Amino acid sequence: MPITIKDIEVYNTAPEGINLTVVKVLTSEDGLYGLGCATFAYRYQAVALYITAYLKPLLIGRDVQTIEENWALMHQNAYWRNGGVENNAIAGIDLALWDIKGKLAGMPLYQLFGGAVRKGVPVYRHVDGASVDEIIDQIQYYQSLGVKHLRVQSGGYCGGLSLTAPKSAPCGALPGIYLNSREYIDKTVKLFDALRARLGFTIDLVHDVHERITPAEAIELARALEPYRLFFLEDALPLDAIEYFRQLRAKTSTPLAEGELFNNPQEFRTLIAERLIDYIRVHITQIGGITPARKLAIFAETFGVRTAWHGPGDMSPLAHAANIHIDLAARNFGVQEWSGIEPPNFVIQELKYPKGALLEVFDGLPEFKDGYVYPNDRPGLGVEFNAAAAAKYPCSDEVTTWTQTRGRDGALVLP
Ligand code: GCO
Ligand code: MG
Repeated sequence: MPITIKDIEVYNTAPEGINLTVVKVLTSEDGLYGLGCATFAYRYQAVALYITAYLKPLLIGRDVQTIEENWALMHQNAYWRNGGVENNAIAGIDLALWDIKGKLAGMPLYQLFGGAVRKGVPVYRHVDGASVDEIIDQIQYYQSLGVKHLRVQSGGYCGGLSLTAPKSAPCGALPGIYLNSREYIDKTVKLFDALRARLGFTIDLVHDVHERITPAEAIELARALEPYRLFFLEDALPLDAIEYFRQLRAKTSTPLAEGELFNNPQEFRTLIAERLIDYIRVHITQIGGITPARKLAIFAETFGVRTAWHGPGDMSPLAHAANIHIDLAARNFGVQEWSGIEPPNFVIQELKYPKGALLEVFDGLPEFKDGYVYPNDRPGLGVEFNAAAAAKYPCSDEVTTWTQTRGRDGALVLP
């Protein structure tokens, strides 16, 4: 008699002021349930509705163990496929079913994935400052914690922070995050020149372009950064311009990472098969969960392309745990982004709620220690969720503004 899906619950919570979505799959076996992450911070209500209105009626009564069947069922059920809301919703259930699989096997997920090839997962942390000195202080702070890879930005992405039109914009230009790619490129090259002069080359540095410059500018920046030997340059081009990767790859030795915005493993296929990138930057819930992500990682391994899973603040500890379990068992692991989900929070900026709120809601987070992250050895994802505590931290419905990015003339550009 198969164990079946009895109910599916969705919880939205923001213990650190960032909207998170947790899915709980209850089964016909008393006490057996799975937890998953369906976080799409800017559309959390739509994801919750997608799960309760469509995926729940589809899945109730089905076998919890047939993960592949259930994933395909969800993926093709609405005929049109691969949207952000849908994929994050599917991922929430997919991670929960893998959590259940681990609990039934009595093993942490990395064991089910073939066992660990490393004892701890090397991670990179974020630094961002207005000056070289400020940035070096942060780098040295993280180096004191044992971190060996750091993402360096200066003023967010492409220097875009303020929501007001600069004087140089046309009169009547609308408010938004105004970008000046020319200034950004010049400032970024000077920043890495200064950092390497002061720090040398033993620390691995990455930089995130966040898709905000033109292909010609991306080639210019990647080439200009070659002397500073980045570990990788991230999202130099948007998904909409990935054909340019052939030119970019041909013209620079700077290692390239791409993909947090990709919705479908097929979007990575050419980049991997033609070795046009060095790292896949998959956002595990955006492409639909552990099931597609692991297949993509194994596909990338045959081409020598390595993983650098996306690990931002707008992802719950359940998805971070999924990243870590896959990382532990991956031969083509590159590096893991770690946004500082664990209080006491090492990230530099202050948080909306008291530190520790995250630990009140989630228990069993993968542990950051001496530059590495370690999962616990509980079965499944290994993370527990406290719904009562979660209810204390409601999500925000503010209109998203940081994605209202504009070029110098005030026209919207991709964020
Ligand atoms: C990264 C990403 C994030 C995204 C964020 C969007 O490399 O970590 O670019 O910082 O901007 O996840 O909500
Ligand atoms: Mg990024």
